[in-house]
Amino acid sequence: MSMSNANFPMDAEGRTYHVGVKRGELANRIITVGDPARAIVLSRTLDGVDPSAPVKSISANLFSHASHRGFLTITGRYKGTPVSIVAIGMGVSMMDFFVRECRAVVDGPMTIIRLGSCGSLSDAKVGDICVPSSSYLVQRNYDYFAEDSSASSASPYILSKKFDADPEVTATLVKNMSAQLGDNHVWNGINATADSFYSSQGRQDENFVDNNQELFTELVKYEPGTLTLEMETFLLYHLARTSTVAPLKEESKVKAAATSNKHSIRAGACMMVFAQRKSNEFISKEDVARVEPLAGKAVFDSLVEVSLGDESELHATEGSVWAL
Ligand code: R1P
Ligand code: URA
Repeated sequence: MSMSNANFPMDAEGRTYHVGVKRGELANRIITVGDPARAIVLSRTLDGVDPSAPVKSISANLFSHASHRGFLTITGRYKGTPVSIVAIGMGVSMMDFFVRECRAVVDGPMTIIRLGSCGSLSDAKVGDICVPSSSYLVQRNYDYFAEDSSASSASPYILSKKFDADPEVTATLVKNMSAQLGDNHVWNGINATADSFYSSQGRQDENFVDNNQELFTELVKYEPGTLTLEMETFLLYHLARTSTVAPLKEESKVKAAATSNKHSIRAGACMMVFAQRKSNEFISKEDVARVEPLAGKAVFDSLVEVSLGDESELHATEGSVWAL
């Protein structure tokens, strides 16, 4: 695979270096998940998939591409609207690869919704869904642990400012999740994205010095509405906030969009509670199998419901994998 352009590597076919997608393979509306198995489960909700087909395989009527770096892209239609599902693995770096490389090959505005799993610091129970209106980042302060003790007066964990989800995407997700799972299983609040599953999520590990015994108390003091901890949402919201105008087809429209719609990505997220950190419970396989398809349906409904403006500005159907 030879690549051109060291600044933003692409191969001769126009495929991006890590996610491995090219123009016409990704829709403007995307659901992103961590686990590739979750992507396959969700793909069963797409149009034309035979419900009796084997659960673990991707239906032949859908486009799919597995990249050499572990990203899995599936594209089809939901109730007639083109949608993609992208499994990215774990962590903010993977979210960065995904958002930037997808943005590079899609024309027009995009909606990206993450359907992930999380730990709950709140009263949200295993199997409940949290829809964060905003997210901040919890980073291990690496300097704090250095030999040089001058850093020891600093805090072992650094908390960033909050970045917001798109309010309409969030409200639509809350409504559609409630319709699938019931109001009392859906929570709206603040998420904390951590740079580790372990130390920066307050997990105790006697094999390492982590100085994180007080972390939960600090998070709740910092943002009293903190409900959840996971590992990607902050970067999705951050990149949506810093996205510029999408590549539009006509120069005059680019100019108009530059004043009316500065950001080209509308972002939202929802997470299934897998770990209840106060009661120390972890979700069962049966509960995952029950909640995942319902939550997926709520996300697809939300993707289709939230307007992306003039549909003629979206990526052309001609030559795409969703052309009928
Ligand atoms: C850790 O187990 C992983 O689960 C969560 C975290 O954000 C992290 O990626 O999300 P996913 O289930 O989407 O991967
Ligand atoms: N994912 C996380 O990042 N943390 C949890 O506790 C559970 C899922």
